Amino acid sequence: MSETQDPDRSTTDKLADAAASAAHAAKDAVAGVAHAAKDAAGGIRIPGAPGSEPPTVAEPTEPREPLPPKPEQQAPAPVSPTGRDTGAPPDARAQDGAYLTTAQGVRLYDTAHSLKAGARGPVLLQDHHLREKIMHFDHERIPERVVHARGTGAHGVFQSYGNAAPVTRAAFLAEGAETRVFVRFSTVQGSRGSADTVRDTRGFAVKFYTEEGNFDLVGNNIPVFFIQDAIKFPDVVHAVKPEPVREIPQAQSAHDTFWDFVSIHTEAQHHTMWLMSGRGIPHTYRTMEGFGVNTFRLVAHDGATTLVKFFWKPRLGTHSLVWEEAQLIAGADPDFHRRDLYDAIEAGALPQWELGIQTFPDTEDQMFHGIDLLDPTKFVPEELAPVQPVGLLTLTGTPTNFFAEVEQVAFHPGHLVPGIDVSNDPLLQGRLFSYLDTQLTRLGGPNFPQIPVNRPHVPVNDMLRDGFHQDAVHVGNASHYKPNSIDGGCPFTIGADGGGYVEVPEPVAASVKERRAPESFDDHFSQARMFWLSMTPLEQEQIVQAYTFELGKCYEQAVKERQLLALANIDPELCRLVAQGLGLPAPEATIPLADDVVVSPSLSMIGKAWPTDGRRIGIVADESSDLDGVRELREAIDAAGMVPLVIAPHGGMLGDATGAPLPVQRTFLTARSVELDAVVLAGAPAPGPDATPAHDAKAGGDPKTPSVDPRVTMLVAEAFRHSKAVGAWGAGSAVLAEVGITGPGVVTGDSPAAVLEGVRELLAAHRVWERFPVRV
Ligand code: HDE
Repeated sequence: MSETQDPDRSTTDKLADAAASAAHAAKDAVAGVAHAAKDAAGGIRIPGAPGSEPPTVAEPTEPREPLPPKPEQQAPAPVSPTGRDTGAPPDARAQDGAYLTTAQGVRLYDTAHSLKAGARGPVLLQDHHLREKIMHFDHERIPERVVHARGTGAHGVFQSYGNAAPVTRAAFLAEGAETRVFVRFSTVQGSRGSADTVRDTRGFAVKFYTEEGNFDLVGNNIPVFFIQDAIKFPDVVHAVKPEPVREIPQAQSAHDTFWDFVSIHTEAQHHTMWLMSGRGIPHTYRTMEGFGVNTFRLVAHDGATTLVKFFWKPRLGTHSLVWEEAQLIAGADPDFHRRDLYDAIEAGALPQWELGIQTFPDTEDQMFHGIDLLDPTKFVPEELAPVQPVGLLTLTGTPTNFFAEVEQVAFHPGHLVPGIDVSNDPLLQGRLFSYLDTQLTRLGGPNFPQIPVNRPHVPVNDMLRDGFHQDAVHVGNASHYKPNSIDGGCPFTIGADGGGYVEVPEPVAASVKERRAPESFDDHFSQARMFWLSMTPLEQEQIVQAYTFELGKCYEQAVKERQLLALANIDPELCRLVAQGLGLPAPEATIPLADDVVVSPSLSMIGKAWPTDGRRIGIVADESSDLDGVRELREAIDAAGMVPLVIAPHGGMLGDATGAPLPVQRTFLTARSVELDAVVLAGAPAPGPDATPAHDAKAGGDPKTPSVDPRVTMLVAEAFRHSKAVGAWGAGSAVLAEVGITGPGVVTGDSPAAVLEGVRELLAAHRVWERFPVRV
């Protein structure tokens, strides 16, 4: 066993020290932002303000410099296109000056009227400002990513614990190393404007700007993939994307072509099983696990190699939405994951993940406990190879400009640094080609590494010249070919001792040229069965529901029947329950079931307690509520690192008669339970003047309590149905009792403090699991 699998005491001690110091540094960063999250008057600043200064009602008339970014915004480092530190301020690339200009910097006196022959026209061709403005606007769009088009990015820092140093010479994993990063999370199937909460695999891509050049870890939130060979990527993506005739459905796997493909191509069944579980509908990006998926190779200082798989473990735990919640959010707030990430950073609840590694001996057969490490449809359970934490990622800043950073960032699994090399995983090998190629079309040419967010933070001397959008101004007559003498022989190559990247001299087996997969890739069902058997009954129920929903949306009987056959080969009970929902007979398995499956309890997302940072608690109140109690509760929620949202019959302020007025963040019209993690009733608000179905469809229910606004009872009922914590004190407690919201996870008490204590305990478990009925 290598040292990382079984760290000795000194490594463990070092790890603990580094973890403590990293946690401390991150806490400082959190405190910094949390401080900024208070408004000027010291009140609680709720995230979401569009600018760094509140605007005036009257249109401003005095010229002034552009406003600075908000405190939590960060920008790519101010390095030159060739990685040189320019010492410029981070906003040096932003627009400048108080006056409107053309792109050539000439000041303009009017941008609202075209140049015309007289007030009634016609418009003159010589209006350069008109043509420049419209020409640029016409070309604002670039092709979206073929996959992972819908994404969200943030800046951060990675602090290494140093305990991976024995197995890799990568400088960013050395003890005490601190590295700036840019992270992009994404869905796979949907277009750029699609909803965040659809059932899909998620991307989790991290660019480390290391002192040895950029390293990209381009992973997903599911540790296995649909296919074993890159050549099939166009097939699986074509199958899941909207069907070409009608171009529907958008960002959904619940349609015929997807299930047609995965039911024939059974190596996709394992990934599909994860997708049908809660992993396919993550709660937030902050509570999502990440996996490097493919096996890589670590290279130590002495050249020794170790096979490795990478993990991102969220500090707040791995959590999912429930399906109805995901669907409602897709309508009520399609930007839910993006908003959550940015709000959390703005509120000072900085998202964190530990980078973990599973290491395996680099044996000739590249197998571990019978699992082929080159097969990306298989993973190694943590019970067989523990995940060793080797560093801490903290997201510290939202982008300054979404397009410049999140759209233009270009990841590549081949962006490697010394100490990390690839394996022969055929999926990874194809990826190494694809990611370079795709940028040519998407980012308009070969100079995409010079886009600010992609620039390395080290000197770049690459002999690559010219091309579209060349930002560098290269010097020298001979610095672009080698060998040369005219430029003093520059630039020079260097070996591993000088920090050069030298590929591992891996022996290649004597072989024949053929299109064939190894036999060890043939098993398509046993790990899908392991996943199924490792779930709790409740998670199994959710998987059954998901398969039944997705197949229920298919049109073709043959597709459903074929997928049931695949399920029969995974587990007969799973197959029976899905078949029941589809109204079809459950087929018999066509191959012997894997009977030696050892379950992996670490796969379940239920049953642990986690920190509650950044959780959103809705406080429902009106003028008649205990407003002193609401004030106290807001302060206590904020002090506990969570976000209080006051929900009232109207916007503006509540309660100007007693104490300080309370700012309202949501109204009964704008609030929906799905954006909250818990709801607390501070009273029994009477129906507001707009509480009629004609004004607000949510008011069209059949409230059992006519004295309470129907949108409030719907809010709590929905939260209750999705097994969220519900709390109340005073008159609010009676409302809950009247509408039948009782039992586990309902906290009523004498004081807001007592209610919050109970609610927080429930939030630590994510949901009130016992409230869900289980049939499996
Ligand atoms: Fe990707 N993938 N991929 N992929 N992938 C892209 O590159 C590709 C695969 C992943 O936020 C594209 O710049 C092939 C596995 C992420 O910008 C493209 C194959 C995993 C992102 C591409 C795979 C991923 C991408 C599209 C099969 C998890 C988004 C735009 C061999 C380990 C990165 C782009 C971002 C993006 C190709 C399979 C993760 C087309 C050919 C497996 C997170 O080049």
